[in-house]
Amino acid sequence: MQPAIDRGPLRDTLPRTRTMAGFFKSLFNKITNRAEIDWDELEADLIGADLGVRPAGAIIDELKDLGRKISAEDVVETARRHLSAKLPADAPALAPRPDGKPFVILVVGVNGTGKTTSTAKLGNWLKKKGHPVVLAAADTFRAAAVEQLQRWGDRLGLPVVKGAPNADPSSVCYNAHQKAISDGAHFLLCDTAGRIHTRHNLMEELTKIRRTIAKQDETAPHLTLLVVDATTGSNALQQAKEFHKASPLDGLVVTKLDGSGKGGIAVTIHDQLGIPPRFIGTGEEPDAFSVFEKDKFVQEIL
Ligand SMILES: Nc1nc2c(ncn2[C@@H]2O[C@H](COP(=O)(O)OP(=O)(O)O)[C@@H](O)[C@H]2O)c(=O)[nH]1
Ligand SMILES: [Mg+2]
Repeated sequence: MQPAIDRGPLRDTLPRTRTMAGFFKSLFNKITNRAEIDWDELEADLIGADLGVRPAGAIIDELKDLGRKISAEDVVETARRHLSAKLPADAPALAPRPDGKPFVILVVGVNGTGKTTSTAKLGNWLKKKGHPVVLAAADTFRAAAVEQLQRWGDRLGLPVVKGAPNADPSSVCYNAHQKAISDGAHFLLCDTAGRIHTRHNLMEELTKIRRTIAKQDETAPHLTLLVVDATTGSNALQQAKEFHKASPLDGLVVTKLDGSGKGGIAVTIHDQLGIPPRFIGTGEEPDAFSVFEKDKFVQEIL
């Protein structure tokens, strides 16, 4: 019979999701039930959790330097320390503009990453803090995308500005901005189309949206968030590079952390491009959304 695994002091900090628990289980099995550590396998596991090749190597070197039989706790604590060192401090709070004009947030990213869902969740989060919010349905390429945002707006009680089918996304943003200004909204959130990041014309469209938004407030947009799906791994780094070239990114929304323990990609993006994680998506429901907090994030992804 297999002896029960004693998780000792880690018990209280163990992640709760299925996949992450799976990562732990295999880690405990590999380390606890074997006479010799297979360092290559452990390094591959860390890379597989999207911690990055160089950080994984550094973690392994540090563990080897301990010069004793390592425990699963050693691995986790060392990995957490490395991740912490590469992540920014907690995300700064979002505050309304002192000039009374709306704080404009552009939500960008490739299709399916969770832009529309995250736009709605962020709107809901701001509304709960007492801020009037306007949503702009600027993904005008797909009628379904406009309807999807409208459904969220109806469900959450948030006004949605739409255009005619195939309307120019810039004009939708312009109209929504105008409404946000005249309604005295604190925040305008623009949900954009899922640009295929290699398609130049779509990136140009993003530039045009930025220019149009600046017409009514030259300081806008105030924040551009790239939505990345944590389950896509290193692909997200490539997306961040392409978008960052076309439209300077201020932060990340890291989605689908409920579906995978692989939040490591956010660490890599911040490390390589200096774009900090700002928000975290952990499910399809509106409340499955939180502001990035470094310690919590590190605990949850490892
Ligand atoms: N599990 C999970 N699903 C999510 C999350 N965010 C978005 N989704 C789902 O991912 C799919 C694509 O989301 P959508 O917002 O339409 O992506 P968009 O194409 O970038 O606008 C939808 O089925 C969403 O419900 C998340 O944090 N966790
Ligand atoms: Mg969408």
